[in-house]
This record gives sequence, structure tokens and C-alpha cells, in this order.
Amino acid sequence: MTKATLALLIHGGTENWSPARWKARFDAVCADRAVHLLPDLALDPAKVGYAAVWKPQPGELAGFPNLQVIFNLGAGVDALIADPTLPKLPLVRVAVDDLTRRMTEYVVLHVLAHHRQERYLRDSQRDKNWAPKYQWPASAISVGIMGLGNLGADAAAALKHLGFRVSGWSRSAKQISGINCFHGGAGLEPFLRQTHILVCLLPLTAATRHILNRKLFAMLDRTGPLGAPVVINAGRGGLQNEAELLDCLNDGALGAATLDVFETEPLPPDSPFWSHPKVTLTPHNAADTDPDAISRYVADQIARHERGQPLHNVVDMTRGY
Ligand code: NDP
Ligand code: OXD
Repeated sequence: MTKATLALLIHGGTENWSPARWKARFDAVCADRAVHLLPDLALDPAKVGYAAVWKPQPGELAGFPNLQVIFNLGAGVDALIADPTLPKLPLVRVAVDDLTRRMTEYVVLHVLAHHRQERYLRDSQRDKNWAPKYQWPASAISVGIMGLGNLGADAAAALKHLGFRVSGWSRSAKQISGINCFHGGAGLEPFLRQTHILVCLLPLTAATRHILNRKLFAMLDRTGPLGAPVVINAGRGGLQNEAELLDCLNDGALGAATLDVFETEPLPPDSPFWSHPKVTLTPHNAADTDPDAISRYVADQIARHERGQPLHNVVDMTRGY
């Protein structure tokens, strides 16, 4: 029997999102299944059973009468959920070790950069200034992670291993060995009050939009060795109120920020974040989705589905993640 076709719909515009590269990887792992890159006028829409997508335009997934499952090629599904034309089918998101490890690398890199005073040291090198500052132990710094899902929990474990005091905040209650866990509305303030470096790995939902704002920053602990609280956001740009974030950096409510994500991406050239002296900026590549790892993940999930087994990591449309 001919297997249902997998349609690939990829808009990205960056090196990692080369449609041809993704097609080659999917061809390799779906050897007995037709894989088509959309748009493809020669493709019979009735043959498409699965779609693997990155940033589809509204309406692009309509018109496939036999579509069964949509696979998002990333972890964050906010843009897909916001599309009212999205077919009402299981939507599967990425949750693979490869992506998780990449995010943990990013979080560790930037927590360490703040903790080890990288900005001061690079400035000192430029100025030929041999003036070491006291180096606090990691145990003097409390890192608070918003979001204790696949990414947050792994980053928390790595930071704990390095000796930081680590806490986390999630929607539901959790018990994670060595991590001080808070949850829900009531847990937010106590979580913030003891946090020096705030790492945001939340999904963007109606409940989390603009959660990173002045009121929240004002609750962070200012008494730590870094002098003022630091924010690292690698979740989504819509989590931060950018005007308030800038004001807080300018007036000292925040000491520094590392930002991988922005409300408008690519970040416009006139954005003040580009040249802000307290901002370390990366172009939404904290954790790239790797075509090798993700194509295998999707192929495995399709095989499970066709054996009648449940799909993993299906998005809960009511929660929004
Ligand atoms: P998960 O769904 O595994 O985890 C999400 C976490 O956020 C959970 O702990 C969840 O709580 C918590 N959460 C959600 N809503 C709330 C809320 N209202 N209040 C408190 N906690 C909440 O997601 P991942 O860890 O896989 O990914 C997180 C996000 O990271 C993605 O949605 C995406 O936006 C972003 N991302 C960014 C990348 C980048 O390169 N910059 C790459 C990959 C992902 P609970 O556990 O109780 O459900
Ligand atoms: C993702 C991302 O959601 O790259 O995977 O942001």
C-alpha cells in the first residue's frame, strides 16, 4: 500500500532553514514515503497525510483533505496557534535531546558570561587594563528559570551541577531534586524575590505575553554580587515588554540583559537593543533545530502513529503550548 505523503513547508530565510537541506534529510529517513516540498503544483493534495512545517503562512495548510498530523519543526508553537486557519488536527512540537542540549549550552554560556564578568574583562582587554575583580563563587548567585519544561529543567540541572543556586517557576507544581521549585501566580513573587539572574524559557501564550515587564523586574533580588538583576530571554520576544525592558536597563532597575528573541524578527536596524551597552544580543539561534535530529524524530512519530500508538508532545491547544 502506498504510504501517505509528507509535505514540507519551510519558510525561514536563514542558513539552518534551507528547504533543500531539510528535504534531503527527510528523503533519507522516509525512504518508503514520498516527501514533497511545498508549494508543489504537481502534488495531489489528497495524497498528503502529514505536514512538517516551519513558519507556514496563514492558510497554507488548508486544502489537504487527508492531512492527519501537523509537525512543527520547532519547540515553540505560538505562531501556529495564532493562525485561525490552522486545521484542527494534532499538532506535534519538537522535544528532542539535540535541541535541549543546544539550549542548555546557550543558558550556561550566558549565565557564566554574566557571572564571570565577561563584558568587564573584554573592555579591560581592549583598554590594556590589568585589573582583576573579585570572582564570586557560583554558589553566591541565585539563577531563577521561568519554565521548567524540556528546556528549563535541563538547563537547571546543568547550572546546579556548576554550583549555582537554582530555582524554577512553572504552571503546575514540580519536585526536581536540588532545584527550588515554585509554581503558579502565588509562587511568582517568592520565586523572583530570591533570583539574581532570571532566565526565561517560557512558551508564548495568552498567559505569558509581556510577563517580562517593569513590575516583574522590580521584584528581583538586587542584593546579589552582580549588583543589579540580570535577565536572559531565549523563549519568545512576545514574552518581554520591550519598552519597559529598555527603560529598566537605562534606569538601573536591570543590570544587563541577554536577548535571543524579539517582538519583531529580524530585529530592525534602528532598534536600540543593537547598540545598548548593557545588552548582549543573539539572532534567535539559542537552539537551532537540527535537520538530522528532527527529521528522525518526525519519521519515528509517523511510524508510531501508523502502528496505532499515541503521538508524543502533542500541543494542548487550550493551554497554548
Ligand atoms: P515545554 O512545554 O516543555 O515547557 C514549558 C514550561 O513553561 C513548562 O514548565 C510550563 O509549566 C511552563 N509554563 C507555561 N505556561 C506557564 C504559565 N502561564 N505560568 C508558569 N509556567 C508556565 O517547552 P520547552 O521547554 O520545550 O520550550 C519552551 C519555549 O522555548 C518554547 O515554547 C519556545 O518558545 C522557546 N524556544 C526557543 C528557542 C530559541 O532558539 N530561542 C528554541 C526552542 C524553544 P508546566 O510544566 O506546569 O506545564
Ligand atoms: C523553536 C525555536 O521554537 O527555534 O524551536 O525558537
